[in-house]
Amino acid sequence: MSNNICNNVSHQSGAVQSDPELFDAQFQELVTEIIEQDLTDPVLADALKRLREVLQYNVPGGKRNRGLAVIDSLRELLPPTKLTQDAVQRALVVGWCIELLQAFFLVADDIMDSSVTRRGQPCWYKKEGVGMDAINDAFLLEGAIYRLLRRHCRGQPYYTHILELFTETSFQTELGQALDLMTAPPGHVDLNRFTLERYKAIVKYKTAFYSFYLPVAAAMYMAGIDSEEEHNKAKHILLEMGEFFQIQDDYLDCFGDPAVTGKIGTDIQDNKCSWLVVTALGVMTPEQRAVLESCYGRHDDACVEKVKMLYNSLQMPALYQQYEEESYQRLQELIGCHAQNLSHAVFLNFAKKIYKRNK
Ligand code: GPP
Ligand code: MG
Ligand code: MG
Ligand code: MG
Repeated sequence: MSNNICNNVSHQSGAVQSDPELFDAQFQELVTEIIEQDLTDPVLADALKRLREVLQYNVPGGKRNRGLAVIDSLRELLPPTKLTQDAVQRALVVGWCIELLQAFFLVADDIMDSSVTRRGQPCWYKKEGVGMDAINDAFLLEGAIYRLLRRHCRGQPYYTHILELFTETSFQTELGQALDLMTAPPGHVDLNRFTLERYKAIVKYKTAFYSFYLPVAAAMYMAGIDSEEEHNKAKHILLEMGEFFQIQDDYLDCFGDPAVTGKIGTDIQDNKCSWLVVTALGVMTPEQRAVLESCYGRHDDACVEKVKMLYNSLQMPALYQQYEEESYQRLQELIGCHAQNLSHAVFLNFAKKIYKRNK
């Protein structure tokens, strides 16, 4: 790691760089490290060139909420005197490991969901000459996580905790993705499958663990907090936030602006158990249900439009806004009762970034 990013104070101007600036600057260093320093066998040159492209295309360019949450949380959990430059650097590396995990999931998820765009550019598998080779690229992104963790955190007392956290969280996410996929079989629309109970199980596993519990739990381990009780309290609040976050994602899939979200929605065509379909089913007439039955889960623009018109006539945007308000109130209460020893700011920082988002 070069000195200019090890020291918080740098820059020609002498200005102190913020965590997001340090985080962004560190990415190129990590790419170089993965590609040039770690694997030196010359016969791997072509594969490493490919890995560099995969990393550059798929890892930066997102909102970085998950990655930055590690350093944000660590700053709340440790007194400034205990937060050395090295500890900050390691928190940024662990943050990039979460962004790598996210890239690994998204490259694979876009194939499974037949998506077209991601972060305002074509999905990686849609690129000329990539196609299903993207499956292996997803594995490479996952592999990079463990190489970085080993290089940067191996000597730390929390190393085993962090490793187990990443492997356990990956497994939970893969189980959630399995539930998501089996509840949306292509060509087999069965509205009875779309229950709130099933919905909650899918989103807890496919999204909430890796997007919310993982970054805060990683910071907790880095701060030396490893009691199961403390972790369970944090998990309780963070999984609730994760559920809300995926409900927003489902809402934006249909009602978001692709120019802002960077992705074109596919949930209606893909027969997904989305918050919109689950909630709409609870408020519709049998006639409307028959329309939904005949139009949902079809790759046909006219059918998709009919489903969207149905959602509009059921006032789904208003129902969503009402849900967002209620969810925010509930979360504040949860933080009040469960956060206890943990700084409330750990949760409030995260909540501030996601409520009322449009991307
Ligand atoms: C979000 O679902 C969930 C994931 C990206 C996890 C994928 C997990 C794997 C094991 C591959 P989504 O499909 O609604 O996300 P998006 O709307 O961003 O495509
Ligand atoms: Mg998807
Ligand atoms: Mg998906
Ligand atoms: Mg989605």
